[in-house]
Amino acid sequence: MTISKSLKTTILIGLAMPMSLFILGAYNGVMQTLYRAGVLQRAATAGINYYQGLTMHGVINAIVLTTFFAVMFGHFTIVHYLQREPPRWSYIGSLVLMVTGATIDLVVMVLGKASALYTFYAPLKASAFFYIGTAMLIIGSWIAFAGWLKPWREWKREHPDEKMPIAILGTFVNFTMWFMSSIPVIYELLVLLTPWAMGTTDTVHVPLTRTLFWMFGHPLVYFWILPAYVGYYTILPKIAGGKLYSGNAARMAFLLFLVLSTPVGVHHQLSEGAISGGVKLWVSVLTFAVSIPSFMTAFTVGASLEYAGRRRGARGLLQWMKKLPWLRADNYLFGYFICGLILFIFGGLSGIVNGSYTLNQLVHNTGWVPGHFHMTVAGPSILFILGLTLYMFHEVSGKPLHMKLTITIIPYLWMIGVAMLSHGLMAGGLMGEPRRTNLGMSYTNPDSPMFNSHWVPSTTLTMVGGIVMGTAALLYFICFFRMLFSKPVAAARVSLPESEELHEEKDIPLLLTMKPWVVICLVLVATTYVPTIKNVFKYGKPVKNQYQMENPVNIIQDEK
Ligand code: HAS
Ligand code: CU
Repeated sequence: MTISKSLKTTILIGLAMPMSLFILGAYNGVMQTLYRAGVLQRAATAGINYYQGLTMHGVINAIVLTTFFAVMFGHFTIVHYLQREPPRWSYIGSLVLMVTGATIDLVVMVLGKASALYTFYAPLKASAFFYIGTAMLIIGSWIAFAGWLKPWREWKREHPDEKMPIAILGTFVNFTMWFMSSIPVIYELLVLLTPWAMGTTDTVHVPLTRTLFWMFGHPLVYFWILPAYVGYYTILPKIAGGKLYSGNAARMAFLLFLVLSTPVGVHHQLSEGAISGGVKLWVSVLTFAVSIPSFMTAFTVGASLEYAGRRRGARGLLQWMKKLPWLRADNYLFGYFICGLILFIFGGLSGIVNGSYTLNQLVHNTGWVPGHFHMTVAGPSILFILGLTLYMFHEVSGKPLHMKLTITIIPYLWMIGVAMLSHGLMAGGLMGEPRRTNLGMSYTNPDSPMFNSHWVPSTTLTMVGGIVMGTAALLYFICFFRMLFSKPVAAARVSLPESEELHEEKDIPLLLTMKPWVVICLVLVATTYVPTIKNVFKYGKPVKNQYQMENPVNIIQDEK
């Protein structure tokens, strides 16, 4: 379908701006690995401090790029499946807020006024502008969502007997979950942290802010991956040459995410002193439950791929894997999907280790955790973002894609880099290597009394992985910006490959509505968060503590 000029401009800015920032985000990622391997043995490089760089890495890659992408992919999906545009006020209003918020965040991070990492744990304090900018970015994405309801209602009126397309269900589930879970973080940002950063209040309730963050922070990680799931169910079977194995299973998986994502945030706080063991045990159980929709995805997508391989002539048990369209320049998107899926097998399994209340005691705050999340967010999520950004920009701008072979190889190179990086981090983590630490100034510096030779091989492997990822990213930027600076050769259009379903399945009414699932979600949120918040107020209190970025000693002497 063709689109209006204003929506076209919105999508192009919404893809190009975060992709430009990603250069800084990726650069700071590679730098992390050099610091940690002890190749850099200092606090700052090129004027960027270790923690400042780590903050840019997390905020740009995991909050800015992902949120912009989810909104732009949402616009694209809505227009493709519903064949109409959202209202102008919604996509322009949303873009203006998001661009302003992201720019404010960028400026304060570059100035070194917001080095509190992407989790902005108090009592690390960032500039009030950082909290306000982040809130603007999130609220901007809500406005885009509000705009999608109008085309949806119109479509429904015209197609009363048709089911909501799976891609629209996935998008609506994702943004409903995102909206519900970002209310606590907006409260944290605007009501608790901004006045504290401005000096209007001089105390902050640390466990409370952390709890509000993770009420948002866990659904946030699914917000990163659900667009990729939409792609796995609705695009991948088609480009692999097959069909979606089960539409009902896909719907069920999305709805289970709606129910289970928000209540499990406490699994990031299994070492939080202010939360009781009972709640943590309950959250461990819920965490195992939230793995079920991903296991279902593994089986449904796996079966769809197997079907595709057999349609391409595969025989026997495993030959279907070989027959898939690997490394095909005329089908470059396939690589961005399959490499993400392969990484996610290991990302998911390591997540289940994290979710176990007892095993978490071993891995929490070690390199294991970034090892886990690079195989999730830097695996399927980012690879989907990279592939679809090329695809959508090409469609909407009408500009040609050059260097198809390079574009095809990038995801495989990236996958190899992530595998090495994550293996190094996880192996080091199991030997106690801490995360969020400039190891080059201590543990991996042979001149330091804290030198630990056991962490040298693991941090070195991590660094090699980081350099391979950096090389893949560099190649990607060359391809993306070469397209961006080319002249258009075709008219703007919006279209997505659409997978058919393999079986004609019976309609299950419960899978065709989101309302009961939202209600179950709210009940589960209450079962987790009523006792959690009670605990937090019982065992914690607002304190005046403050820390400097590089010093673990409380600088306010009267508060212990
Ligand atoms: Fe996680 C920490 C538990 C999934 C991201 N996670 C993090 C952090 C991030 C993150 C960023 O319970 C660190 C936050 C911080 O800064 O502190 N996570 C889980 C569990 C899952 C999980 C149980 N995480 C994700 C996803 C993320 C993500 C998805 C981003 C996108 N995570 C935790 C816990 C912590 C944690 C604790 C806290 C740790 C701590 O102590 O701090 C599950 O959802 C995972 C389920 C997934 C599966 C895999 C299914 C496999 C599929 C692929 C199939 C492949 C096919 C291809 C079909 C069960 C779908 C086959 C074809 C061939 C040819 C081979
Ligand atoms: Cu989580």
